[in-house]
Amino acid sequence: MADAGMLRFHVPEPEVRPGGTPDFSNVTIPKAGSVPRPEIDVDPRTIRDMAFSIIRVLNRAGEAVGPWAGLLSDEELLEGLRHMMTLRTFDARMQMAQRQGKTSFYMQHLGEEAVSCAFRKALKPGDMNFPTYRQAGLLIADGYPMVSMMNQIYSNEADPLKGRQLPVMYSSKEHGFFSISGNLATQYIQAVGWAMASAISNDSRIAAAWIGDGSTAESDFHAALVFASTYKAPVVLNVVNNQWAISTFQGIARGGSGTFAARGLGFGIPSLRVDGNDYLAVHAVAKWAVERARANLGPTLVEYVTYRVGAHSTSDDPSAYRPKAESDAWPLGDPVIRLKNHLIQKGAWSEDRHTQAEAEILETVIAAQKEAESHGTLHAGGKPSTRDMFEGVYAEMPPHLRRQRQQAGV
Ligand SMILES: Cc1ncc(C[n+]2csc(CCOP(=O)(O)OP(=O)(O)O)c2C)c(N)n1
Ligand SMILES: [Mg+2]
Repeated sequence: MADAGMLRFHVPEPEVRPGGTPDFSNVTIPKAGSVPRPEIDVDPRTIRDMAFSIIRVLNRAGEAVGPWAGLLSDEELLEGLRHMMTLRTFDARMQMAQRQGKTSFYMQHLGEEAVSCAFRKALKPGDMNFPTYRQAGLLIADGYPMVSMMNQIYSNEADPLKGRQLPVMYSSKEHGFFSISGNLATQYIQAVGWAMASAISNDSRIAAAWIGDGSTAESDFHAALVFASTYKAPVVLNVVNNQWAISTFQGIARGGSGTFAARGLGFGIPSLRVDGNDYLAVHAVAKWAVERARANLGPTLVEYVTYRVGAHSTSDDPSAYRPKAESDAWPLGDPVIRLKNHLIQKGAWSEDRHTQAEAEILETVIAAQKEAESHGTLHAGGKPSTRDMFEGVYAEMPPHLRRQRQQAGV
């Protein structure tokens, strides 16, 4: 009891700073296949351990093992691989387009492709995601046209959102992708509310909420858990723990709770952790949670353990706050390489076919980019009209906006 009367303020510190040696010894990785798969109506009190473990399917040899394996056919896995590769190529091209001044801003998914691509395949048409900016895989895996995404990024004359949203903040009702809000954590309360409304109107569509590790510190996250647990809302509560919130390491938002999944336990919500770089594990856990929601068993909280390999956005430089080689030391590997190796090991894929697919995908993405650029980019070509700014928000435009529109002469 030293310093009696002297209060101390605690600020969690990351294990390592730039220039140091990356250290993930604090991330305990259970063996693939070692976590049991309970029935979906399991008593949450009996699976509390799952909030502290990591569900994994793909082992180091690329085999799919354990009770969460075996849900997807080779064709479905090959399709999943193609989606992840497409997202990665899309990201690389759009990152470059930002550096060329064709858009003001871009955000990549590098290393996190499995999370949104595999999750989408567990949903049915009509289900609604409330995504953040790092789930474009939900659109790619659902067949949303890349050209429309690029038009939005370029804010050009064919931008479906007519230049009124930040680049990468897509919106598609048909593809179950609710308009992205830049105000993080609002996705949680909105998803829970949407899910409750779906149940109140005796519908069969469920919702999925999305949040990053850092944003779980927002009070909206906790408020959403209160409503989701009390009313057993048909919702999947996704937390993407990519270790970083811009320059803030995950320990700040996690605090003393041990894991982000453990946050759900105090609310009596079944809470699982999954290897976010394992396409098969992500899909299997998502399916389990989606089935629970659809069977009126209430919410499930899923923490995807992954790593943000790239910068937070095109406005960020991670070398200022983490060692350059940190992503190489990340113990859960790369989602694309792991699924590729699995399919090769099964005899369903080969290095040659992979190289060929990379070339085909690049060609498809470049063709989409050419088409989008024919409609304009940030500083060249067609733009949405000023008039568009006033449309599509109010059913009846309030007088002050009508006046502004008149002043703008549109
Ligand atoms: C309510 C709110 N606060 C702050 C920001 C600014 N901001 C944008 S992204 C970000 C980091 C979010 O990190 P995380 O939740 O871990 O998601 P990630 O970017 O890693 O996917 C912050 C603080 C914001 N958009 N909204
Ligand atoms: Mg994060």
